[in-house]
Amino acid sequence: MENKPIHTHRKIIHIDMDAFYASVEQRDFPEYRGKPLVVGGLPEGRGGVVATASYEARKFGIRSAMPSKQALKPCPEVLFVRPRFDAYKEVSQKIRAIFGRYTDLIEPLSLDEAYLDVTVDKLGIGSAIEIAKQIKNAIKEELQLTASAGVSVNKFVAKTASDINKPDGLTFIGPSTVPAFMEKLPVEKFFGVGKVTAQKMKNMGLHTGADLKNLTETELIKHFGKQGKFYYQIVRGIDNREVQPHRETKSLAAEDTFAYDLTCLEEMELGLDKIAKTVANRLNKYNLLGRTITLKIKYSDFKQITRNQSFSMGIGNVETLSATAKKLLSLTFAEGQKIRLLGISVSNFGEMNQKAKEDAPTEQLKLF
Ligand code: DCP
Ligand code: MG
Repeated sequence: MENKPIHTHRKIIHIDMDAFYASVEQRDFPEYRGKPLVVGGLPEGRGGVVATASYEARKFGIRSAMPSKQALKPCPEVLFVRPRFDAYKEVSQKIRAIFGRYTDLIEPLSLDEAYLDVTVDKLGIGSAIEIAKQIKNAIKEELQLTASAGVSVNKFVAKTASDINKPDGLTFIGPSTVPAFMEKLPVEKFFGVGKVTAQKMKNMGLHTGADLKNLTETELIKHFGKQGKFYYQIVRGIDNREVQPHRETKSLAAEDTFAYDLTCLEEMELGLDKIAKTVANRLNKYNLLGRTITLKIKYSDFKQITRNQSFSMGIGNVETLSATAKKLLSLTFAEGQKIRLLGISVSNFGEMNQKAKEDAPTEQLKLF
């Protein structure tokens, strides 16, 4: 028998910088302040995408991953700048040093985001809300930037909460309010629910956590596979994943389940181009290069195969990702085969990479 006191809840903080790259640019270049600003590929260049947009630019609907050209349509006066990764890395190290004043249990998810476990904090402050306030203040005073914080009893709720009052937000979801919070949450906000699953849930009349809660664990597993088990727990506020300070990213992937099975090679290649773009963006975001590229193919009968190729150097660019995936596809392609899903993952990151600390979940795309 476990002999734990029943009232011990963990205290988890999720911190996420506001419009990170754009805020650093506006801090360092006063002429960008108060203006719609895009950090990313320039609109003149081919295939440039928005890495992030300042809050002024977001008012026009400009968002991360949008083609840069497209940002000009709603807002012709928007300014574009290329990213300065060294500046963002420097800020990232400084925010981590601030977190380190309170706890050593820090799990960075990317340069601008981290989980902190402050169940026991170094300064004996005791209140996770107070610690989150102090961290936000330190970031503001020492770095002239704002961050949003979510405070709760587990990672999932803390992360969801940090997004609620952006920018400069602090949202606390206490243990007694976790169940109601999860019941109100739209299904698309659930961890691991991509667009395809969200649509499937909506088609089944499942719109919020409360709807999911009406299903038994067996029903959820029947409809959503092993993720169903996770949904069953998370909707009840149960997320026992620990804050893992030293976990390295092992692989990064994106995949797409098509609305109809693909039989035409050109369509598959088009799909791979888009998936490769997403993978390349995310490698860039996590500051990673990988030596192994893996193509995943799922056929209409759900049979799945993977094919991979390794390189002597780290790969992160969209052209190599796309070309390699297409080559691997052509080696397995046979007329008449129906393909329902394609995915590309990159692994074998090696020593040269900065350690991003969580296996990034596979991104779900909707292309066709
Ligand atoms: N990023 C990127 N490509 C994406 C998404 C993000 O290059 N598709 C980069 C730029 C962002 C940074 O990662 O500034 C952090 O990502 P967030 O999702 O936290 O976005 P922001 O910090 O920019 O905005 P928010 O205030 O919504 O957190
Ligand atoms: Mg952010």
